[in-house]
Amino acid sequence: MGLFNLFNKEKKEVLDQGLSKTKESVFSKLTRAVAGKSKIDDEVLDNLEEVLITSDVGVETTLRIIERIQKRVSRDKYLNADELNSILRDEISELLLENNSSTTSDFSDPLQETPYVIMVVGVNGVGKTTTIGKLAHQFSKAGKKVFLGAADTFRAAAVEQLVVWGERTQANVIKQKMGADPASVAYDTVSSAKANGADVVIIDTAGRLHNKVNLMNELTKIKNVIQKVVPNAPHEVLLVLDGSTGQNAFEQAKQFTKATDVSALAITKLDGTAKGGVVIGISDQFKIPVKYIGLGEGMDHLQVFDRKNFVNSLFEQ
Ligand SMILES: Nc1nc2c(ncn2[C@@H]2O[C@H](COP(=O)(O)OP(=O)(O)OP(=O)(O)O)[C@@H](O)[C@H]2O)c(=O)[nH]1
Ligand SMILES: [Mg+2]
Repeated sequence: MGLFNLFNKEKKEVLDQGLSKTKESVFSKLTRAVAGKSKIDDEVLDNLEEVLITSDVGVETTLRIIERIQKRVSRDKYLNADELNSILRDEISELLLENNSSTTSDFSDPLQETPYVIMVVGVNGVGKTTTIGKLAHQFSKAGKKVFLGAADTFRAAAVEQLVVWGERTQANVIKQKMGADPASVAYDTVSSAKANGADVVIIDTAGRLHNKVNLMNELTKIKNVIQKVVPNAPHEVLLVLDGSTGQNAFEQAKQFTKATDVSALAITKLDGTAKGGVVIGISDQFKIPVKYIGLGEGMDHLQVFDRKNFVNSLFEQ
């Protein structure tokens, strides 16, 4: 159990509220899928396949879910169509638990070494800086000394935004001028964190570079520089994905994980979208664990991704 993954009533409310659009959409589609049906037959399964695919679960994961339900139907013979929700909940939960050996834990579980360096990557606008702010808040709240590195030096506003989060969360922000070398900012941050006995360092990076090769080279450079100060760093490379882009988030996860070492995923902006099913597909198909989900813009709107709680919330009536 980490520092901030205790699932309580307030967190359940944030999760339920955040998933409400996805939930509404899935439920209305499911209702249509079983309309006029008393048992789960091939037609219901076909409809269900369409429901899952149009809910951004992704084709591969959808087929796996359908296969499990087919097996269950042939095993249990007669299954009532109105049981479909609970069957889906069980089968998706089990699929995710089976497929992904990692346990539900956050980065603080426990810190293997201090300063514990987390590098945050992802294309522009996905929610990197906001996720960093939320993480800083959780670490600060847990009594950890946090340093943030403003290595997105492409826009002055990017540095400012991180400074604001630093003030809100009592984290130290290390920055240089706009246009400065991002690797140099990262170096300063980790050095300063080490000299000041910090527990956690989180490095913000830019998502916008002229092309993918440049972006990946930049990230590699930042990593190499950090390692001069803390040889095992970065301890985590967190790839942030915008859940509201559905299948696009999937594509980004594929491309990024191919091009650079990523150790964990965060899927943001699940509130305000009906595409939350993408979390199920990504969690099923990538070896890299989904660690965090973003459920709003507030400080307390980041949660450790717990597969069971997630699926329960989605299929709870
Ligand atoms: N509703 C909602 N909005 C979010 C969430 N996470 C981030 N945002 C918003 O998304 C917008 C972009 O977030 P940023 O954190 O600036 O994204 P970024 O990846 O740092 O963007 P760049 O620095 O431009 O690459 C902001 O308006 C955030 O408030 C979330 O979980 N839910
Ligand atoms: Mg940013």
